Amino acid sequence: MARFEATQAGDTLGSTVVFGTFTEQTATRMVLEQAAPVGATLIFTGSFTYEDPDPVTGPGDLPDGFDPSDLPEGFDPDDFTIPEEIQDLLDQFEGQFPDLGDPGNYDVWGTLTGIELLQNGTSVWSVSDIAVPLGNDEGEFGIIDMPGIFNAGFSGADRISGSNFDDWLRGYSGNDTMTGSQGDDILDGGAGQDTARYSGNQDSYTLSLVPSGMTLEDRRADGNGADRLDGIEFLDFDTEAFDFIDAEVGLELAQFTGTTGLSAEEFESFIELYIAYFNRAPDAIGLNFWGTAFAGGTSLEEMATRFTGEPETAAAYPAGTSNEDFVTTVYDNLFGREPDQLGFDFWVNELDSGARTPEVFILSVLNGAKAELKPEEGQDFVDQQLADRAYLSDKTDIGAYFAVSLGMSDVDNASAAMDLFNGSDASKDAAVAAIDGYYQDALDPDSGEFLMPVVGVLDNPVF
Ligand SMILES: [Ca+2]
Ligand SMILES: [Ca+2]
Ligand SMILES: [Ca+2]
Repeated sequence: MARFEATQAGDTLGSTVVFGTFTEQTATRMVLEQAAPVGATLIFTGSFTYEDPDPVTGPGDLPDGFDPSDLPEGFDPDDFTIPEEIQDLLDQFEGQFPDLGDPGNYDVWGTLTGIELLQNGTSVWSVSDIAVPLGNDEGEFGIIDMPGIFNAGFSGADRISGSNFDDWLRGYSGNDTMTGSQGDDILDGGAGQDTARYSGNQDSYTLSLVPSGMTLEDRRADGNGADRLDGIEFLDFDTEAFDFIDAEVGLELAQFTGTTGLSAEEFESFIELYIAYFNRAPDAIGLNFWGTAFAGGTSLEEMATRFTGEPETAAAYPAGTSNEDFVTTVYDNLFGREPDQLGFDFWVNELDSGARTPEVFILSVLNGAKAELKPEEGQDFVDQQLADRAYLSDKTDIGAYFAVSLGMSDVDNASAAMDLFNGSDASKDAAVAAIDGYYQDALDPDSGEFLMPVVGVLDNPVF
């Protein structure tokens, strides 16, 4: 397990080729001074040998105009430590005689085990426990192939730790554990199943899902900042907010993040299921879970079937609930009215006989409300259809505001807010005001709740 540890703000340099001059090259250490304006010092540790790929063997190898007698007695051109005055002499022949004079032109062999970056003498970050073989393809070693070194050094399961400043951390391949700590970081897990670790309680955090990615914000003033997460598969908090999360593994993001690819219409169809079954706003965690399942290929019919099997459904419709009560309740939930006699008789009969399932009933009623208006059925019929649509649309807006825009997951609040709505504008305002109040409480960094809003998929309902 390789380790990357930042102590000051800094890019890992993992995507950058570094230029500089070696000021020290020994069997265990190489020191490279980066050119201005970077002004950084890189210390490489490991076991190194050096080789001139094209050693000078005699005067015949020397460029025109160079007098070998200028070299001091006993000077070995294969020796990479060259006195300054000789270097100056050789520099005059730059381009003609590249292998002799510049220590940087010696190929480096061996194994790189650690790197430290210093800025003005202060350690910025360090790499330890890597084992990167260096070969003659390093070429001119005054140019460091940092992408190659980081890719090789961090290809396994690594521990990547940020500073308390704004960092850009990369895990590369392998299943990495990354800790951004304080500051607004970019955590790029790369390939593999990577875990971002966060101190404190999950309830202090807001995970915003946007089509282009996601951010995790610690709402505590002295907390872990707001980090962008790329290629991160798990979030592991000191204390998880939900029973279903395996404390060892953390929150598996792939189960919740698929909703950013859905259309507004698809999103709304799930919110309608919560209204039909439970007469409440969705909880953000559940909505994103089911929406992600849908994005992964689960049909609306399958989702409705699974809703039927949920414990919450069993609680809302306990054993012994008649189909008359079930049909009446669903109509009330969706449209705030009793079913018309014809529809009521039809559906109770279908459900009693087992010809249709509860989920088929619910989806049919929802589809009926959205179907094209039927003037041939008379004005009363059209008026009812329009009224049903308006009623359901208001409830869907309330549900979306609660779970999608604000990302709340408290089921009791989701029920209480929806209960306030009775079809009137005043009742809708009351529901929105209640939600705003819940949100103020939920934002509290210490006593609030884990928030998971989805940004940029549904228009924010304007209330
Ligand atoms: Ca890695
Ligand atoms: Ca951070
Ligand atoms: Ca990854």
